[in-house]
Amino acid sequence: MKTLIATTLALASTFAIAHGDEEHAKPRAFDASKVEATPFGQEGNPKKVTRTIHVDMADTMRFTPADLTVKKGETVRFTVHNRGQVLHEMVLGTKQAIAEHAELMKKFPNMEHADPNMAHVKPGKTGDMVWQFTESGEFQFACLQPGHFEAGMVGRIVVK
Ligand SMILES: [Cu+2]
Repeated sequence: MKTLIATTLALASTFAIAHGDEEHAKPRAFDASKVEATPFGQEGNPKKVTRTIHVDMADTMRFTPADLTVKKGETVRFTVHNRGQVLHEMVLGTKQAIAEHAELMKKFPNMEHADPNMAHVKPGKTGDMVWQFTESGEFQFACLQPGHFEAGMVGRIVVK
């Protein structure tokens, strides 16, 4: 049992050293002229939020809930809680975009990235992301911190 705890702690601190010094949590100012349409929607106007979805992230490498359904056109505020001891993030995208981003993160683990489709959340903190789902289909959200996606830290969003 002691060995298991030590291993878990060693793992946790490796992640913390690699990513703990990044500052991602600055609130974004919404600027309609800078909104870019993507195949999975676009940055949402915080004033037009029609629904708030709470998502928990944990060191078990899981999102809760991990399966979401939203309506096409809906502007959603994701309130993302990091219940763990290491940095986690929620990145929205198509299945392909998430897979490509995960590959990039493997090559450049300290890659600076702060786009409207992602919320990086420090341990014990709450982050937030406003997104408008303009396209129907099946999309993903994932944590792309090194190893997390591979460990199953991925969820599904169906837009109907
Ligand atoms: Cu994570």
